[in-house]
Amino acid sequence: MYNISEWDHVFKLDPNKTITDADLEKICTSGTDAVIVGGTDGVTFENVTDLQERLENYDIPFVLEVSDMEAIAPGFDAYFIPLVLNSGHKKWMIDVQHQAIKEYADVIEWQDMLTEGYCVLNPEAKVFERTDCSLPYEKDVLAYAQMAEHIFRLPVFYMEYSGTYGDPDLVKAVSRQLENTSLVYGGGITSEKQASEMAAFADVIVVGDVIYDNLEIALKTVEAVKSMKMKDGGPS
Ligand code: 1GP
Repeated sequence: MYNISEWDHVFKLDPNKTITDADLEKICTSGTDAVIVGGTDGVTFENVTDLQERLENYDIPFVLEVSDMEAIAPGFDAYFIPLVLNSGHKKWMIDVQHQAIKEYADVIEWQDMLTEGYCVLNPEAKVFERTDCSLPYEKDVLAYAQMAEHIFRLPVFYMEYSGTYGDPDLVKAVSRQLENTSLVYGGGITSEKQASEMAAFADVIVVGDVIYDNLEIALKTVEAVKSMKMKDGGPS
């Protein structure tokens, strides 16, 4: 299975958004640990493979977070498969993945796949609506984290606040529940301070939208996260 235990910081690029070659180079040479390609709307085979071809110019792992069966392209270093734990429908927990495996099992390199237990915590996020989520209370989030760790034994528990900055106290509380499952935090990071605040608790910080809104700040989050992890006890 693909291993992210050495990652601290990743950028998430939306294939449905435009990024110049110069900006892509800055992202890929920023010192981040990997680039995830993923989005909710308008993800197509064409825009995924276009970004993939451009990422191939750089010596950095690039991973496809699968959100649409029609947009699965071969040749990524790994494939992240979200299971939406707080969705109200089993479709987003098991059915879309089942369908994809029926279609692609013959060509899947199982060791390149990594399953993410997603907990979507921003009710305004597109993914929240698309996957029919309901907003969990703190004790529900903690129980989802415990299920990820002890019941499903998932490699990743992803606190997804996409588009808004989350609650550091909740991230801290979740981090205390997880030992073998990595805690990934993503959502609304728009400053170095926020990046390091979440990096104190989460294993991996995902930085997305700010790449397109303010690249200079996005780039600074790499150092902010890396210094927090050094302070926390050396490189992870
Ligand atoms: C989105 O968690 C990522 O899937 C990052 O969120 O775009 O809000 O930074 P932002």
